[in-house]
Amino acid sequence: MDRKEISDRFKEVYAVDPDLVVKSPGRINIIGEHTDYNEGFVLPTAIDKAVYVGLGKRDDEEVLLYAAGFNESFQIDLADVEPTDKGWPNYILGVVNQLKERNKAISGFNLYIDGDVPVGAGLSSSAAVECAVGFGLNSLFDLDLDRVDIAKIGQLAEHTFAGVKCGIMDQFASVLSKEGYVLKLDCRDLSYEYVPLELGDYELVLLNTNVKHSLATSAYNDRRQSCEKAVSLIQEVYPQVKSLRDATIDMLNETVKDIDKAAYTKGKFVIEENIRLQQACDALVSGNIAELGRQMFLAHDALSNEYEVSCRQLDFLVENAKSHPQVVGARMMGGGFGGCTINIVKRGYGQALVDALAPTYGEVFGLELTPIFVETRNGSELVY
Ligand code: GAF
Repeated sequence: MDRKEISDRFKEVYAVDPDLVVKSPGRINIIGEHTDYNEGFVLPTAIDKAVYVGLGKRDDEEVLLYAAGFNESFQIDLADVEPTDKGWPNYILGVVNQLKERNKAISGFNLYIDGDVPVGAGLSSSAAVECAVGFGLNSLFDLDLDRVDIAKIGQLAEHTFAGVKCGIMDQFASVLSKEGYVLKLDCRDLSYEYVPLELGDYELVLLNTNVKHSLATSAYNDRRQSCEKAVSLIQEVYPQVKSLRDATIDMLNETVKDIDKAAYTKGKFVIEENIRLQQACDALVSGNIAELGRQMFLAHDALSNEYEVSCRQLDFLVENAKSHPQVVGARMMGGGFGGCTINIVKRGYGQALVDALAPTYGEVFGLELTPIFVETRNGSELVY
């Protein structure tokens, strides 16, 4: 997929050239799940799979959308923008609504959207859409938003129009990543540093379970509520604790353990996941890939048994990867309940891993196991 393809297809749909074409990538995350909405740390980066958006100004107040992936169009007056039952337009309209809420001066526009971020694979295709739209409209209408503003707008679009109370990781990675690096992001104050993603003799391979769970949204919001409950119980004794980021296991044992089991296990996971992330990041910086991998295996166990966001297919892939001599680390990635595992594999052995796991995976689950080989990329950019 490239700029010419998008601009040609835009012209087929709208009979004029687009004013601009932008792309925003999907993301991976090395470690640090469900920490972002607890003001903790994450370690994501953008990949070579992206959402492309062509945009052109109109002379009226109409918003015309065309999604190539669904072969569907949608039209609405700018003044009437609200969530729709149709699904996909919400990720675009949610961004438009945020711009309106900020009193940003926009008029009607034509939009064409396509991309190659697999949907439901845990690579954040939705954040890539939100960021492509935010980045594109910012350029089209000279809105003077910076990249952090665009990430925040994307996150709020997801909260308000898609109903997922997500953290900021995915949108931040989509707009601010740098090729060759992972972003170590502090989700409390949004300060960040770029850490070189140098894996030596190893490479990253994603294994797509091809499981898409419809319960993911409500379960995600439930987990967030359990974390908030844990914080409110801790605050009864330790009012200085503003989020799980500030809490310790001792505080949790003292104030939550005997009161609320869900809040306890979810809180414990988040506190320990932040510690694992720091250790994994230190290991990456010092080139200790075996230790990085070990932290990933530990993270998976906790995501599965404590945070309870895994599924049988993800557990199967991680368990079996453990006994594969060329794999040093593996875990489920993203929100959970399906999608991909991320694996650190001896360079050149990715396909061998897939070949080893796919037949039994197919027999047990009746599903195909699809490898996704990824490279890192920069965040959102104008391509036309
Ligand atoms: C999803 C959310 F969108 C992110 O904000 C993050 O919480 C992630 O799940 C889990 O780490 O991708």
